[in-house]
Amino acid sequence: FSKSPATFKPKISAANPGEDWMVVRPLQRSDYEKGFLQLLSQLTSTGNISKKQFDERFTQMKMAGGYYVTVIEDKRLSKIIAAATLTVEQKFIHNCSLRGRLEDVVVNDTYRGKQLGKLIVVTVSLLAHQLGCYKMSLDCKDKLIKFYESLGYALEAGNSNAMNMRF
Ligand code: 16G
Repeated sequence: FSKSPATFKPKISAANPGEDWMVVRPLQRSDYEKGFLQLLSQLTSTGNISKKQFDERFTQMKMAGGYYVTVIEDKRLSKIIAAATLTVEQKFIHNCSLRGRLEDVVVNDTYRGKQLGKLIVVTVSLLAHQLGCYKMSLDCKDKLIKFYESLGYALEAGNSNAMNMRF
């Protein structure tokens, strides 16, 4: 990373672990019951995912490796209130390096203004750095460019046009 994602300094540290009603942690199977999919549906369509389908996908992600689905739980309500995923791709380029992708970032809209988006994006970006990714990439809507810029992400002129083929 040319710009360190650590420029954001949340009031959270080992000595001061922050608000005691919330925790940042990896996704767990029991998060199906804690509204993880309802949260994701604030980002895009999820479809009707059964507990069995959720469990199977959870197992597949674990077995494949490279999926770091991260959540924030409101422990008072046992509800998942924010999520972000790091996926790590293995590369030959850059001396067999790794590329991180920031995916499926969503914060429950009733928890606006608590910097949970910053907290989870910075957490996942630091994880990518720690795992040895040479860069971290994301796609986002125009209105979110400023938010990601404030956390160290940059548009790369002429070099980062997101293109999709939808099936
Ligand atoms: C955004 C998300 C992406 C997600 C997509 C879903 C971030 C940084 N980007 O681009 O991860 O998969 O929305 O939208 O969270 P879609 O259903 O239109 O593909």
